[in-house]
This record gives sequence, structure tokens and C-alpha cells, in this order.
Amino acid sequence: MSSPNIIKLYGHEHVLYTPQNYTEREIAELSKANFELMDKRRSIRSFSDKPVDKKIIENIIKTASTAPSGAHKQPWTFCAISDPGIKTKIRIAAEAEEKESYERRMSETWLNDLKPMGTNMYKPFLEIAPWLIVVFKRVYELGKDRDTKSNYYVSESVGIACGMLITAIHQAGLVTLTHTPSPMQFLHTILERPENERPFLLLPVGYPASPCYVPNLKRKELKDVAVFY
Ligand code: IYR
Repeated sequence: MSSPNIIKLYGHEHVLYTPQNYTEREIAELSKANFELMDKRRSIRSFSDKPVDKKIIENIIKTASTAPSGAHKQPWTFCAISDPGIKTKIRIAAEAEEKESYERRMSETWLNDLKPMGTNMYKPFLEIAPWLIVVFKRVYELGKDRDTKSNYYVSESVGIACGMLITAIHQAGLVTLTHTPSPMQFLHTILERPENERPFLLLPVGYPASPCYVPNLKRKELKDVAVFY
């Protein structure tokens, strides 16, 4: 007898979950192939100006928005920017904050730790990359009559969604950078976001410059990041 597609559980509608039904062998192969694909991901700071279709950015954002979130509130807004005027405003404001950070706010230790990354206060990729995605966390929801509704585990939820965004960008064959100019309040102003939103992360998205070099970083081995009991 087949299971019904929709039932009531704890007084609320539940739908039948469709498992993926891979064989154990397929699961072993998929887990390995997924690792090998994701192990190729790198943070990219040199972008090509080659355009990326809006539909692709929509698919990537839709993927990120499948992330789990506290009480399924999906407390995020993804602002996708291809408008050159807005990108320029963002570059100018980001570089002003970064100048302050590199010259005054960051400690000597921090600056030393960053040396292998070759970063500095100049952020030309903010204008060169065809898209910028600015992720905002929604610390609460604003109702019609300015009443507010709670969101839960907002930073955790948005952090997970950003991880899925980065994964979706890489799996689509594009590149990105997790850029966090600090403080980021200028993004709220430039993008005219409502009072319940706080900037969380800025990601340029596109193709890498050709050629594009990245720091020769090594990842920790499994034994250094995992403990099995
Ligand atoms: N936000 C600065 C500095 C910076 C900080 C860390 I921690 C990095 O991993 C990389 C950069 C910048 O974007 O240059």
C-alpha cells in the first residue's frame, strides 16, 4: 500500500519526503566527487569583466535560499547588483573603510597574518566583477503596520545560507570572494535597505581573470579538523 502524499502530524500538514535513493556505491562515489569538486574552490580577487546572465545569479540565490534556518524564517535578503553606478559607489565606500582598517584599525599581528593573501585596501574587483551579491541578515521582520515579528538564530542561518551560496557559485563554474569590508553599514545606505536588515557579507561573482593566480595555501588534513568517537 502506498503512503499518502499529505498527512496531518501534530496538527500541521506534512508532505511525504522523497528520498534520493542512491545505492551505497553511488553515495560513496558522490561523496568523493563532491569533495574533489569543492576542494578546487578558491577565494578569487582577480576577476574578468565577462558578463554573467541574470538567470544564473537567480539560480544561485535560489539555491542559497534553500538553506535551513531558525523556525524556517529564512531571515536573509540577497541584493544582486550589476548596475555599474552602484558598483562604483560600493567600491569607493569600501575602499574608504578599508583604508582606515589597513592604516589604523587592524593590529600588526593581523596585518602579518594577511601578508600571504596579498590583500590591500584597493578593491577593483568590486567594479570589475559582473555581479556583486550583498547578503543582509534580517534581525526581525517588519509587518505592514510596523509591527515586528521575531527571527531566530539569525547569524547562524545566514552564515549557512552564505556557505550554500558560495557552494552554488563554485558548482556553477563561477568564482567569488567572501569580502567583509568593516564596518559595512555603507551597504545599508547605498542599497537603501530597511531598518530590520544588517549587512552580513559582500561577494563579487563572475569569472576569474586570465591568468589568475591564488596564494599557495594548503588545507588542514582530516585528522586536524575531525575527531571520530
Ligand atoms: N577586510 C579586509 C581585510 C581582510 C581580513 C581578513 I580576516 C581576510 O581573510 C582578508 C582580508 C580586506 O578585504 O582586505
